[in-house]
Formats: sequence, structure tokens, C-alpha cells
Amino acid sequence: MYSPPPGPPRIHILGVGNLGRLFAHALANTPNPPPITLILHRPSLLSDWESAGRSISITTHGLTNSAGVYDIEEPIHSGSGMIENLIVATKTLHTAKALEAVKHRLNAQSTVLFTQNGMGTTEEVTRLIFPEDARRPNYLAAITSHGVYSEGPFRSVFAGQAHVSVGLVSGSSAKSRYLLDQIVAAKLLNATEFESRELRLLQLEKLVINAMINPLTVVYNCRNGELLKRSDIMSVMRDLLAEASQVVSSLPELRTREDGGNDVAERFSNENLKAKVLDVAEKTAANTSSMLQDFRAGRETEVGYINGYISKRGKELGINVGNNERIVEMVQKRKVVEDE
Ligand code: KPL
Repeated sequence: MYSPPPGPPRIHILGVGNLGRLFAHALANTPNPPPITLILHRPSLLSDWESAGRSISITTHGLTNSAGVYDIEEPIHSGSGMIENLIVATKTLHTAKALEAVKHRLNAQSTVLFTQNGMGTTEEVTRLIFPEDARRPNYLAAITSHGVYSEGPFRSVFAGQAHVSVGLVSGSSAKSRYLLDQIVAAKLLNATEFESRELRLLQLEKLVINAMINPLTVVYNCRNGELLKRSDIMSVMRDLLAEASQVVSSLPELRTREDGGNDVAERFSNENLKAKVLDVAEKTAANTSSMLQDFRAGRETEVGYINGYISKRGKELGINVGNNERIVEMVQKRKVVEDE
């Protein structure tokens, strides 16, 4: 029988891109920081870590802070021992593969916090990595709206300070309490805890916002704010939004409350979603969306977990999702609308 080492429980972080760095730095700079281990999932990250002076630097308002104590494990396969708390900050597309390498160190006593964009990652991980109920860790999810960009390995700029919504997705809230409390105590994250259903609704709102803004910035090759200025783009958005609104308000898992989930139809109405999308596009007008950044860098995008998720759920429900299917194809086949 495994017994955890004495002292406060350790938090492991898998994925040391911008989000992983921000979470690690925020947790390491609380008055009583937990022990933190960064899992370096590529061997080359070890030399990056050495050249970064074995620290994470976060720059906020021009001031750089490199405080924080971290242990490291590398490469991923050499680690051993149970992992009690794991924050997975890898890209959506790489999450299942990254977890595959540490799955033997996780069990039903462990808690995994997912930070990915889009939807469907936890279902994919369950299907591919933890199909057996008895071994499945407790799942938490975080929705992050902070703006962070990289200045090099282990160095990030915390540019747009916003917030984190966090909560239980499945499993035991008692076993996940420690990690939840640590996230909420990490002031820099500005995190609020939500109960599972509300967290799901917030995830779906974010999904629709990303499904409207991100692929359109790719096919029209523009910043978020440009979308609002062009009537041709707004008309494509209107068609995408009508499908997304119908799909999300019909999801059977949201209709489990005594009132039949009537709040969902209102919250995900066309008008309410449109207002949210336009508000975010306006507030982030100068941003290059994460999908356009991936696209320009030649990386695979997360469109399959965003509009692809809407399409998949729509088809299951017999809803016409032709516009969302088309936009997924355009982004994946790299068909963009050329400037006149
Ligand atoms: O989350 C975003 C993203 O780029 O992924 C938005 C809100 C669209 C801001 O750019």
C-alpha cells in the first residue's frame, strides 16, 4: 500500500508552456507554497531549464520575478512514485499522449487538473488512458482567461490579467480539495471555485466564444477586432452561432435538473451568446487569437476540440452543423480567404 511522503502534498506540473509556467509561479509564490515538481516531458527541456538559471521568470507590468522553488523530473519516463496532484498544462492535442507516459503513477486517490482549451479532452483521456472506473483519478478543470506570452524557455510575460474559473469535473470533491484550495490561494491566478454544473456552463460559453472568434481570425487572417468591422465575416459568424446555440442548448447532460435545465435555453440563446462573443472580440480587439498563432507557426490547431466538438455533439443530436463542419475543414486543410 502506497503511503505519501510526510509534509504537505506535492503538486506535479506537466507542460511548461505559458500556462504551466504561470500556474507553477503562482503556486510557488504563496505564503505557504506547496512542494512543486515540474515534469520536463522532452529531454531538450533540461538544457533549457539549465540555461534559464533553473528558474521560471514571469514579467508583470515590466517587473520580472524569478522567485520560487521547483524540483524537476526528466525525461518523463524516468519519474517514479505516485502522483497525488497533477496540473496538466499541455496543449489540447498533446494531452492524452502526455498523460499516457505518467498514467502508471496515477490512481483513484490522485487529482488531475486540466487547463486545456476547447471541450472533449477529459472524455478522450478517460477513453484512451483511464477506461477503468476503479483507477480513474479525480478530474478538475480550469478555464483561464489570462493573457500570457512567451519570451523564451521558462520566461513569460503576464500581459492581460484576468481570471481563472476552477472546479470539480468528476470524482471526489474531498480528494480534490487540497489542489483546489492551493489554486484559489495562489493570488496571482485570481481563481474562483465553481460547482460542477456551473463550471460546465462556463466552459461551454468559452467554447462558443472561441468557436466564433478563433477560426474566423484564421480564415480571414486578421486580429480579433477586425472581425467586427466586416459585414461578410459577421454574416458567417451569424450562421456558425445559430448552430452552436442550438447544439449547446440541446445538450442532454445539462437538462438533468428538476426544472429541466430551463436556464440553459436562456443562457445559450442566440442573442445572449452573440453579446458575449462581441464583447470578448471588442475587449481583445488587438489580440492575435491562439488559433491564428498556431496556424501561422505551422502547428496543428485546436479547431477539432472547438468547432469540431460542436459538430460532433450536433450530429449526435441530429442538428445541422454544416457551417461548423465546413470551418473545421477550412482550418484543417489550411484554406484561407485571400485578401482582395
Ligand atoms: O481565448 C482566446 C484565444 O485566442 O484563444 C480569445 C478569447 C479569442 C482571445 O484571443
